[in-house]
Amino acid sequence: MATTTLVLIGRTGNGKSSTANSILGRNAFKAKGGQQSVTELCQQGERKWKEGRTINVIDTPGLFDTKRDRRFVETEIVRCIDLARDGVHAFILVLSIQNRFTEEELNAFEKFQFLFGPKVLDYMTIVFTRGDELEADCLTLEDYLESSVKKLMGRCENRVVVFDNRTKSETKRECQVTKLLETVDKSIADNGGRPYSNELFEKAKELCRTTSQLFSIKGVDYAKTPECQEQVKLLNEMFARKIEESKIEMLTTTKGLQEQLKSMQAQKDTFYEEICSVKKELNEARKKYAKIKEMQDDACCSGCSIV
Ligand SMILES: Nc1nc2c(ncn2[C@@H]2O[C@H](COP(=O)(O)OP(=O)(O)OP(=O)(O)O)[C@@H](O)[C@H]2O)c(=O)[nH]1
Ligand SMILES: [Mg+2]
Repeated sequence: MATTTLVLIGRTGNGKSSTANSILGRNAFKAKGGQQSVTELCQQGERKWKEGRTINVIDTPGLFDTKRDRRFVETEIVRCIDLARDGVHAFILVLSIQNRFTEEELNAFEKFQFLFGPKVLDYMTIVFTRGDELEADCLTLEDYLESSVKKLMGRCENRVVVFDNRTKSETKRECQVTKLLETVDKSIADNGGRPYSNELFEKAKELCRTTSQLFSIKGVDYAKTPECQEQVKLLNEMFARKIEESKIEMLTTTKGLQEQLKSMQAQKDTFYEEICSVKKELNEARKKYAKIKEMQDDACCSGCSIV
């Protein structure tokens, strides 16, 4: 098998760089606690695995953190695509057991999925970091999971692996990597061995290809050429269009849901009216029945007195 490229994504501080280091088997990337982003640019590392296989790991900054500038995100996505020369075989969504899975994180994930298309889920595996804390509290992953995370896992066909990035045990670390690669390999097989791609990916790749070709021609500062600027403009427009489409899609979904709610409300009102009228009829029937009963009793009594 040739090269397998894994791209680690997720919120700042969830442990992307630490997980990348565990996969690579060495401290290739800086990892640190705190609210501040540590990784500022996409970075890449390689490792020779068993049977001549190469694992290419791409660590990303917290691309979908809300504070991020759109230009920064676009540039970093293009850089990431450039680093993934042979395509992306798996996206690893890094979540932390310590941090709650927030609405913001879910929105960021939806945005990512929209930008890369629904197919991207077929290429997604979730890694939960801080497995050591689960062990310390004698908990299982199941004990920790909230329903929103469970739903997300379901969307990724429950491809989930727990990592303890602080372990000192070489055996444990290798075991985690093996499990991750087994999970990823299953998704690769399900995807027919084809790396992930979509229209945006192809355009970005094309830009990277032309850039590197022209950089290799001495004396050409490609970034300043009209061709490059035109391509960057096209790509920016594409990103903007995608983001605009995502807004429209969300609006359409919201509108659809609102209409559904309205029609359910109308149905509820009709049901309520029907129930009221049935209740009224029932009351009247009861009254009638009571009257008939009364008349029958009277008739019976007068019959008795006649007799
Ligand atoms: N106990 C424990 N700590 C972990 C684990 N994984 C990551 N951490 C810690 O979490 C903190 C953040 O980890 P990073 O790897 O820098 O997180 P990141 O997602 O790369 O963050 P940015 O680069 O800022 O986006 C560091 O202090 C790590 O040591 C783990 O499995 N167990
Ligand atoms: Mg990092």
